[in-house]
Amino acid sequence: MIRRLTLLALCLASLACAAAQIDAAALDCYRVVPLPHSIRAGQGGAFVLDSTVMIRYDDRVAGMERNAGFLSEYIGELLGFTPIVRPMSMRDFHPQTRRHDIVLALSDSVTAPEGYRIMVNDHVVFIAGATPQGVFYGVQTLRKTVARVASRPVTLPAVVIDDAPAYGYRGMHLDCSRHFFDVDFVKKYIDLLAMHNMNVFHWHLSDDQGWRLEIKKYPRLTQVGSQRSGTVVGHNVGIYDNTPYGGYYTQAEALDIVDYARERFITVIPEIDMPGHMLAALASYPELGCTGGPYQVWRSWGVSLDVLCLGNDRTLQFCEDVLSEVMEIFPSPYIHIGGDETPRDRWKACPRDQAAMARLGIDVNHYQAHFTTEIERFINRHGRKIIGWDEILEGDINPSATVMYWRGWLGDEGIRRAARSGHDVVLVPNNYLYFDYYQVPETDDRRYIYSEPLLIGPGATMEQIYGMRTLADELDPESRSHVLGMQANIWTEYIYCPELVEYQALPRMAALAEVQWNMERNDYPGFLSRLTGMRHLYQLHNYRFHPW
Ligand code: TNX
Repeated sequence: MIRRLTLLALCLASLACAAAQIDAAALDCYRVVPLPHSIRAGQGGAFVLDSTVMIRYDDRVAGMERNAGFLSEYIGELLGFTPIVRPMSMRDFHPQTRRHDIVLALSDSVTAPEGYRIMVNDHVVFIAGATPQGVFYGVQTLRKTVARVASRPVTLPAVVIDDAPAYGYRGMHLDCSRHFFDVDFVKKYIDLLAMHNMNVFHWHLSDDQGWRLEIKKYPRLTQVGSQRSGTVVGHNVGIYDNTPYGGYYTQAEALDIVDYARERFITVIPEIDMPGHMLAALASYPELGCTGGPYQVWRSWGVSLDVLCLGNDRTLQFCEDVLSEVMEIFPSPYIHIGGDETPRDRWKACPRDQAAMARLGIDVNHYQAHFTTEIERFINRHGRKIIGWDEILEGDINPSATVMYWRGWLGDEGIRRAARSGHDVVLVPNNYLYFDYYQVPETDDRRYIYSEPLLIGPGATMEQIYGMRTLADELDPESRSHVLGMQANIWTEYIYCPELVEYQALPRMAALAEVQWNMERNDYPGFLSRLTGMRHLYQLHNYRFHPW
């Protein structure tokens, strides 16, 4: 049970009220990305962050020692010295005590579960949260502040910062099927999420072009399904590179990723896309398809007509077995079951599916929804919830399913429809948040693409993302409460190496972080000037980024 520091909160509150006369410009270093909600001048002098500083943490709180370790590491990377980390008994702590510490603790003065307060005066930097996760975001803000200060030693003006995110779901997705990214890179990607205060990593683990997760009960999924004999060149031009391509994560590796993410307060939501985008599984177990195959792990991009045969009893068994192992590995409250782009052609021609539909008394337009509901029941029985792409709304499914709204071309109406349907919604509109698309402005003659790597199509610039409408202020309160947050997707048909993932993500991820953290955004030039600190961090950690 986490104990709160009420006495401490009172002391902090009194300190916070007595604001000193500090020039607002001096506080500019605290204007990081995403922008904290409130930055006020504090009382006392500036804190000099030099190598005599110690980081102390409340030793009664799980996760706090790790937070302190992260902060020490960040300071080491930025300033070349790593402050000593020590536990401290909060009973002895008083913010007026003269020492030279950074202190991490919980405090009642912060109420939002992911919120934090930073107080700086000449002898202490105090980072308090309602939870260790809130403290983690405070640590990120301090890290990004240090990255913005050019002078040495770094001098931090007295301040009180109060901050908390607007949305509880702040995600990034990575497609590891079309191209495979090794464990080290997945961790580097997770580091990037942490740097942007994001808390969900949506891991796309299966698709037509490769099955990427070891499933003990179905070994052929990785023996066969994780390999393809080649990859199409360009935009599906029908020429293949004939170079075998493959890779997968063992369950031990996946567990390691879950752990790595958890330490950074990031939930990994695994996706097993069904009943479409399943060619890799069909190539491994052809009996799960309508025609019985033979099938090939796909070498092209697009939407395959071959999908799971739902009239075959073994199919539901297969999906449940796979999901059982998935739920063993991933503690996430949500399991993503895909559900996008599932043509009905094969079902219309399949005697087993015809018989199943007749038995159920439904037509083909409600067939996928029936399957989704079965899967949802199974997942709910295990105490978890499903997320699916917005196609799952076609047909009647339970409002308990969370919808990932991606079809941006449905426009505002699409978001409204999703939010009003009673389902929780995560916004991932492709016209803004598909980071596999171009990030340069589109021109009539498509010349914009020549300066960029080959990608799937026109997308959104950083400025467009910064100004993106989320309808948060337009939806009625009931519908608004269903919008959990936002996420950007990186599909990897054309994004064949880690450097390109980074280049597509950065710096647009910074604009997304602003959208996820702040309801109001109205100062793009200000955002750009704050972004210099992020450039510094991207360079320090050797991330590639699109120039800005
Ligand atoms: C649509 S978004 C897809 C993916 C592709 C992506 C390319 C979604 C649910 N399905 O399978 O990779 O477009 O941008």
